[in-house]
Amino acid sequence: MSKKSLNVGIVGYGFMGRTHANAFRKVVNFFDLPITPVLKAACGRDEAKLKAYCERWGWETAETDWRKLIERKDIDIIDICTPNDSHAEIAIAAARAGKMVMCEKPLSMDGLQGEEMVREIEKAGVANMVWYNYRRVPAVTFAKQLIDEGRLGRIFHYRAKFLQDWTISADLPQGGAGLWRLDAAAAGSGVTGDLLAHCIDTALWLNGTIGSVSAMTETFIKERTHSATGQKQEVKIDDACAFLARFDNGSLATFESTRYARGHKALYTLEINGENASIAWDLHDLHRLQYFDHRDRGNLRGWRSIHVTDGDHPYMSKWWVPGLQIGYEHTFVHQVADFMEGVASGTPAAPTFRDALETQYVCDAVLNSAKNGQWQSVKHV
Ligand code: SOE
Repeated sequence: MSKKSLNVGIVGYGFMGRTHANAFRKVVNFFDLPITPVLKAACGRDEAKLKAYCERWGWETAETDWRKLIERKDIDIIDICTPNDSHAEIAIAAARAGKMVMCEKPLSMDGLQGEEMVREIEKAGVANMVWYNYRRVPAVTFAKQLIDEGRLGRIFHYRAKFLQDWTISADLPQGGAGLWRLDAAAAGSGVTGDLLAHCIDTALWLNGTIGSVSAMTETFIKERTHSATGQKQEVKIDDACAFLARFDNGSLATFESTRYARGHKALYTLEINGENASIAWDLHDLHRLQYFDHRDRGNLRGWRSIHVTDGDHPYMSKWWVPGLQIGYEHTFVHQVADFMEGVASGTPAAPTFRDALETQYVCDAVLNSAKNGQWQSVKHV
């Protein structure tokens, strides 16, 4: 890649539109990148909101039709921050136009659609990535390093949960800004695709592929007013999901997610127990990694709470001085940095569309198992 900068065209200006814009802006202040992103154009349907978004975040130009954005010769990367039901159409059109594609999670509505996206993106041969940002919390990346060094030994257990409480009120409509997550037609599924997909992505990365799952789901509020029609309509998303899994490395796992855990806003936790050591991590305390090593001298053995803020911890040398923390938004900055490095070196940053399809297959198996009450084997990419 001979270019020194790449022009980004973003589609969507909601919550994710803000996290990505912030990352594209900040990355150049902290990382020495071989290729830098330029906030060239933003796209959204509401002109007034789009204008305000462009002014606040520094996007140079605005488009109200994503097809026009894709046609533009001066755009190199299309970044998709729209609800899940439009990821495939935009990503495929962008790939066919020769644009690199960065896509919000989950990749697709289901595995079948994800397969088409992978086919098209790979046929076009363009760089691609899906924004599973939690891999790039320094403590989680550090956990990956410890596992890859073999410190945990054989893994016996993987435990993850992602708990929220923002949909308990029956008065919340389905559909519309943010609340499209409650509308199965826009989201594909509920907590499985929105929250467990994060847990699954991290799990596949840390512990390898999942062979089979057994799941249960529940929809606690059966009807909600739809913002498009003003009518009460059946809620078709899963409000809560819990599943058991068997990893192909022989370890057993439990995963749980709900938006009905009163008091929990975004409690993503994971724990891995190996023959020699265990690790645990908690998004509410995201800069700490808990580590227990049975090989420590007996009378000193105990859980270490590692403050992952030192210069030799992943990504941290780019930020402040040891001991000073970073947070949620920085994971997106790391993702942009890794994507740009990947484009420059020709080695794509993970997770690519292909990697994210594996997560999609696990989600499909989970939802199928919840429907039919049977263990379900997971298709592999
Ligand atoms: C849902 O509330 C949500 O915003 C998800 O869509 C994000 O992916 C997750 O990181 C936080 O929660």
